[in-house]
Amino acid sequence: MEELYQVIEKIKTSKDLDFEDGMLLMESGNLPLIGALADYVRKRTVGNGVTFINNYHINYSNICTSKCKFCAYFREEGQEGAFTLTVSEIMEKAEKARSLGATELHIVGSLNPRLPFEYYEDVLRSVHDEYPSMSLKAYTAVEIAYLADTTGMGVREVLLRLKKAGLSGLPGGGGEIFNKETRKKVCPEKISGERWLDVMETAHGLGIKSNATMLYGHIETPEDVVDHILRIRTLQKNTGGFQAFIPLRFHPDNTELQKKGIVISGPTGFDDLKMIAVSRLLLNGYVNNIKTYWVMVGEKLAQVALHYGANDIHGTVMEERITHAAGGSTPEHMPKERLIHLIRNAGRIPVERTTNYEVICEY
Ligand code: V47
Repeated sequence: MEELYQVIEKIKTSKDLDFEDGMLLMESGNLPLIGALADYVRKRTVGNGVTFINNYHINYSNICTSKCKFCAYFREEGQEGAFTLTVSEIMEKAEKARSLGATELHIVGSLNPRLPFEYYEDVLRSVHDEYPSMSLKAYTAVEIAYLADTTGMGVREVLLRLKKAGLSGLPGGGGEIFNKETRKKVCPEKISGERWLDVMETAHGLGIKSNATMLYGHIETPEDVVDHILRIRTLQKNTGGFQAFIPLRFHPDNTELQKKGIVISGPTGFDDLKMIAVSRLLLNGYVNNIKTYWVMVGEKLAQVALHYGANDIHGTVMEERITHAAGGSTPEHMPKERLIHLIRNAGRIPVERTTNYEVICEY
């Protein structure tokens, strides 16, 4: 408790925590205290509602040149299991999503050299024309940078064209971990952390909101975690464009990191709760929504995380490939009623939201 005294004082007076404070939190074993502090800041920032969305994930392709060491989802062209959906296959999924009441499609894929830019536009335009009220949260900052480079159009132009085709916002994927050395070891081919932040800054400047993620539980250090979250906070102070921060729990099965014996098992429940709490405390109301992603942490821990700083539990999902390729064992679909039950049973108020965190219904 004593070692956290200076941090507690700052939290009480709503002061921003600095790098050193973040390290004290990361190195403390007093998880109940850190959780209680995060819960206090959560309540002060967003109150007692816990948001979720009726959504549907669509992965359009897994053929990828990035070959990240933590990823079990990607395939090489021609390899067994490689796939790319046609626009009409995506439309079938969009129809299924609509019939299940989804208000958002979460569309992400890979860096597939065979897909022309027009494919990305067609996907959005076709879905948007047919289902104009469906929100399209599509393509990570990594995909946007790839399209900018391969077409020579630049990030701004790519984003403007996708916005015109129906893009509502960007998901937070591809953030991984920003520290240069660590990033080089886990995803050497991926854009740098600085570039990821630049793409987000450009998107925010064009009125395109986004999420932010951080992948934890592989080879990152506590310093990397604090640095990552503080860099998100710094950009957020300039743009205000991040809607949610999502710590993503690393799943090691079938990944290069596991095959090489570098990471044998994933993070513990203690790590999962600490990441949520530290994120809430360092982001201190600049990013209002801290999301616990039940697909990765499991529904029971996601429920507990609602008392450790989280105020959003993502959504119904329905189809998920990235976590499941890496050993994820949660169901792929969570009925809305079950999410409502989990939230209510944790003593909180279930709130169905839109992509942009507008309230659809309080239950
Ligand atoms: O960028 C890849 C991660 C991300 C593994 O914005 C892995 O609302 C764990 O970004 N173990 C994609 N994680 C998922 C993502 C996301 C998910 C939910 C909501 C939102 C949002 C975004 O998944 C990738 C990468 O960081 N990932 N492989 C793995 N083996």
